[in-house]
Amino acid sequence: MLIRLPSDIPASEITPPEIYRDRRRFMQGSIALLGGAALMPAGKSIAGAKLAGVRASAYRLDEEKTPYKDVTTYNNFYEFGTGKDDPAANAHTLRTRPWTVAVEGEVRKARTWDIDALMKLAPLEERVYRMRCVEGWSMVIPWVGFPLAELIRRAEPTGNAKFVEFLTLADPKQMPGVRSRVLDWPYTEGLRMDEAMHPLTLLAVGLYGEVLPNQNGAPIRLVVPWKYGFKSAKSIVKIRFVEKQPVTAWMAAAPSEYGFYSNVNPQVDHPRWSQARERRIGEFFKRDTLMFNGYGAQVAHLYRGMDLQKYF
Ligand SMILES: Nc1nc2c(c(=O)[nH]1)N[C@H]1C(S)=C(S)[C@@H](COP(=O)(O)O)O[C@H]1N2
Ligand SMILES: [Mo]
Repeated sequence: MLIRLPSDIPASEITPPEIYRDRRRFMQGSIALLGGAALMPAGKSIAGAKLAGVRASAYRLDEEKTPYKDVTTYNNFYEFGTGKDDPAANAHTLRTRPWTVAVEGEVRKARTWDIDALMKLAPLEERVYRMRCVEGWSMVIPWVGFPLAELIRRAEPTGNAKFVEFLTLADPKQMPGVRSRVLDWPYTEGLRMDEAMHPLTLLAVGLYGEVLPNQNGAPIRLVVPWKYGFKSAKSIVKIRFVEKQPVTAWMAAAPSEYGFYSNVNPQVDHPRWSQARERRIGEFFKRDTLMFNGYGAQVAHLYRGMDLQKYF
């Protein structure tokens, strides 16, 4: 990964968010005027528009949420550059309407979803999740979305569907980073079927009660809170059900550093650094990284009997 060692993150790296905040306010105004996302002309961003009818959920944390400005200005989204502030600076060129997500492969009900229909597939919930980047920083983010399982059930996977592969947009016209060879585009990810069906696994369309900012993976991204952040693929265009374990973009780039499972595990170090501790964005002292990012009670059974040193 073209990343720096998980060292301290100087505050100077965080771009002043004024610009984005102002643009956001402007957008909110225009949405209210037009009366909803569906009326936005193609090509305009609806990032920051308030999402209606979002339910509270049981997924809350007794930890402080990472401020909106950090969640939206300190990002990894290599399609828009490898610097932490690049996505917030560059992702305004991403067009999130029209947008479709193709569901295909080992399913009885293959279909292409329009994003506005997909957003109504299931009730939207707020879920506050701990997120841990493999680089050593973490955040607490109030996502808005619905379980991936809701979509999977409607697709009716066949008995051959053992894994789910996620393919994301790779358009050099909208995404300046795609012209660089830092990864073999498109960015792809994958989950085992039981991981994909797990109730914690989310398709997120918003955060902080608002439509996802482009830099956070608009219009729809995966959120898998017990795995390192790179598993949570942004700006998904295709979900494919397959029989064989897919090779993900990071596995292809550095197979000895990034495995298929990538569960947060303080006992399994990255070949180039320890994963024992992490820096919560906004905090000074490091904290201990928790097994499965603190979600062990919910997910440990998925890996019973597996050697997690081998299946990293
Ligand atoms: N398409 C795509 N998805 C991606 C990435 C990326 O570069 N491209 N980066 C990943 C990494 S390394 C992390 S830590 C998270 C960051 O999500 P956030 O910026 O919303 O916090 O997105 C993940 N999803
Ligand atoms: Mo990451």
